[in-house]
Amino acid sequence: MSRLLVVSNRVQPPVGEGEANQGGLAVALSAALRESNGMWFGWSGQETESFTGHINFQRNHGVTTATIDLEPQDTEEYYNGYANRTLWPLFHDRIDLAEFQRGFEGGYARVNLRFADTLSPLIEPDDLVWIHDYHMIPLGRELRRQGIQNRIGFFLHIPWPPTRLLLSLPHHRELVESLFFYDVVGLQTQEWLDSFLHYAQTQLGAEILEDGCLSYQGRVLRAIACPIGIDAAAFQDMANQELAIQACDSMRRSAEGRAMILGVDRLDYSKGLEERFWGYERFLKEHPEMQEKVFMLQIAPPSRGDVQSYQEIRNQLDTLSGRINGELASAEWVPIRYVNKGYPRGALAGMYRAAAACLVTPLRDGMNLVAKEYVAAQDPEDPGVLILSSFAGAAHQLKQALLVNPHSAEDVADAIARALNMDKSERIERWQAMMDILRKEDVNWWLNSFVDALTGGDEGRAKVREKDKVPA
Ligand code: GDG
Repeated sequence: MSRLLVVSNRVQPPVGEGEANQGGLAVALSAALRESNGMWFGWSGQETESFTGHINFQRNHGVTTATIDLEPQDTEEYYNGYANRTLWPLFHDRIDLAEFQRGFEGGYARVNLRFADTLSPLIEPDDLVWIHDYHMIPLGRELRRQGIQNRIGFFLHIPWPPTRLLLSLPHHRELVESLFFYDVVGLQTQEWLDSFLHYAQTQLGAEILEDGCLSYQGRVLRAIACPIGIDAAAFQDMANQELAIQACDSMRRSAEGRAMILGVDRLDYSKGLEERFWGYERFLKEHPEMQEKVFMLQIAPPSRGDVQSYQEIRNQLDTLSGRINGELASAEWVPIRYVNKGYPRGALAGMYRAAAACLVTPLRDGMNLVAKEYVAAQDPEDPGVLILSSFAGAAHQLKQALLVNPHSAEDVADAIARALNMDKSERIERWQAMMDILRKEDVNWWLNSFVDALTGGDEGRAKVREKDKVPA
C-alpha cells in the first residue's frame, strides 16, 4: 500500500486506550495511517508571532503527525475569516451571514500556500495525498504549482451549494477551478455532487467524459459521492460498556419515568437548534397531556466562539430555552435541559441509548454523524426513534428515520408525537433497516471507497455505487 498523507485544518493524533474519546473519523484515519506508515499534516491550533514553517513531528500510537503554527493574522483571516465567516455560511445556504472581505480571501490564499510550502518537501513519489474540507480547497493547485505529481484527492465534509448561491462568492470561478488540480473530489451525497457538476458544466463549460470523469482545460477529474460513515460496530460496542451503561442508568434515574428527547450538536446556526426548540414547544402546547411526561436534553458544546454569528446564536438559544422553560415549567418539571458542554464519547453513547427519540434537525448538513451514532447506540430489543431533517446528508441513507422539514414547527411537533407513540415492532423494523446501512457503509467502507477511487483501482470503481455515476 502507498503511504497515505492526510491533510486537514486540524490534526487529531490518536489517544490510545481504545481511543474511546475519539470520533470514528479520527480512529479510521489513524488506522489507515498506521497501516500505510503514513502521516497526518495540519495546523497545530497554536499561534506564533511570525510564521517560520517549523514542523512539529510527533509519533503517537503508531501515527506520525506533523503540525505547523500560524500567525494571529492567519487565524483571523483564514480560519475565523474565509473558512468560517465566508465559506461555511455560504455552503450552508446562509448567504445572509456570509461575509466577503478581500482580507479574508488573501489570508486563505496565504495559509494554503504556507501549507503547500511546508508540506511539499515531505511528499515522496509514491505517496497518496488526501486533503480534507473547505479550509483547504486550493491546496491541491498550490502543490501542483510546486511540481507535485502524486495522486491527490480532496473530500468536502460540508454541502456543495447550489450554483445560484455560489455565484455570489467573489472569485468563485477561481475557487472551483482549483478543484480540477485534484485527481478525485469526494462529496457526501449525490445531491451535492449534482450541484458541483451543475456548476462545472454551466459555469466552467467542463465536459463529462464517457467514463463519468470531468474534463476541463486539459485536466481530468473524477468526482464521486462517497458518504462518510461511522464505525458502527465499535459504537454499538461502546454503548454496551461500563461508562455508557453508567451514563444511561444515571440519565434514566434522573428522567424519573419521563421520556427523554435528545439533541446533540456543536453549537452552530446550521444545526437548526432554534427551530427545534420551537417545534418542541409546539408539541408541548398541542399535547398538554404530555407535559411533565417528557423532557428534552439538548447538549450543545460551544464552537467558533470568536465569530460573532456564533455568539449571537448562543444568546438567542439562551433566551429561547429560558423563555420556554419560564412559560411551561412547573415546580417539579423543566421542559428543556440545555447544556453548553461536551461529554466523553462513552457517556454520550449511554445518553443516546437512554433517549426515546433523538432530534437531529439541521437546516443544512453535509452528513451528520450524530444521527448515525444515535442509531448505532440503540438497544436492538427496544430502540428509540430517530427524527431526522431531510436536509442532512444522512437522510439519503437513513430513510427509515422520521424525516422532517426542520423549518416547520408543525412537522417537528408531529414527528415527536409519532415517535413517542410508535409501537415497538415498528421501532425495531426501522432501526434494523438503518443499522444494516450503517454497518455496510461504515467509516472503513468510506475510507476504502475514496482511497480506491484515488488509486484508480478497478476495485475502487466497483465500490462507487451505480447511482453515484455521473450521467453521460
Ligand atoms: C462536519 C460536517 C459531517 C458532539 N457533542 C459531543 C461530541 N460530539 C461529536 C458527535 C459527532 C461530532 O461531534 C459531530 O459531527 P457532525 O457530523 O454531527 O457535525 P460537524 O461537527 O458539523 O461535522 C458534518 C462531519 O463533518 C463529518 O464529515 O457529518 O455534516 O458539518 O461525532 O458525537 N463528542 C463528544 N462529546 C460531546 O459532547 N465526545
